[in-house]
Amino acid sequence: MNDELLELAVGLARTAGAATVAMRPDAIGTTTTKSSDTDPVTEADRHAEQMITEGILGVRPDDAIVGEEGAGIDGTSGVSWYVDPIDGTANYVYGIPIYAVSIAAEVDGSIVAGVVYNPESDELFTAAKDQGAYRNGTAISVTTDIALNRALVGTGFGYKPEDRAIDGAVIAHLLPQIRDLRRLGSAALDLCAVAMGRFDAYFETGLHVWDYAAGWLIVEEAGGRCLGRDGAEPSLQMMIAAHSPLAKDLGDALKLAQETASVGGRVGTD
Ligand code: LIP
Repeated sequence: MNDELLELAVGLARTAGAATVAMRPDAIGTTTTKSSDTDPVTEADRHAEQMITEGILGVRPDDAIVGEEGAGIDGTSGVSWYVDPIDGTANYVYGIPIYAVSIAAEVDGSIVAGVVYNPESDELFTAAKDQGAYRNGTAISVTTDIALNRALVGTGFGYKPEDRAIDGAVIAHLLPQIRDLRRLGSAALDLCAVAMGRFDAYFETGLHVWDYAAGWLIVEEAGGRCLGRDGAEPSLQMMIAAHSPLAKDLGDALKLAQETASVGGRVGTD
């Protein structure tokens, strides 16, 4: 069943990805905003989510679907889909070729299939539960034995000024403790960068499940670990991804950075 769900997700990700590329730049003229004046959404986001939703229901009419652009369909099959039609919309609007379609399938509460597809680079990241993680069909794995002070760490920031102030204060305390920081602008591709060793670690606060569900499975099938705050599961409060020892060390450093920055830790409000 997991293979069938993955195959469906791959086909829809490729189709929706091609459509978002084709719709640019006309779609740019339809840009509006959501949670803040800097949180864009375009007609391409909405169109891609509709394509994916219709594609799933056309094959699996009893599944549930949660999408970033409003898809909220209850199901009775026990299978739920988490869809981010364009993760990295700001990059899409600016013509930066770093954005992805992210689709994950969850069965009885466990993510079992995940796809992250960058249509600009034609990079297809896939994973099915207990079957490994792949980039364009080639197995990928996280880096290991990397100490925090040698780690290249990805991150991202929220859209609201008050959240960004907290994010910046935490970064100020963390930056001297790591090799360096990268900010790609797509959580799904940040997680895939960890899965294939382009990043040693990644963290972000304020992500929604559609941002990280597929990337979470891809990281863990690539030998990594995804954590939330205080070692809990990832959530709006925190997503940390790395090889397990580094994920724990980064989590400890972030907790201290939040305390040192005298912030209670952003709980995520996007
Ligand atoms: C984006 C994330 C990114 C985060 C942005 C935004 P969107 O998702 O992928 O990591 O830093 O604030 O949430 O809104 O482009 O789907």
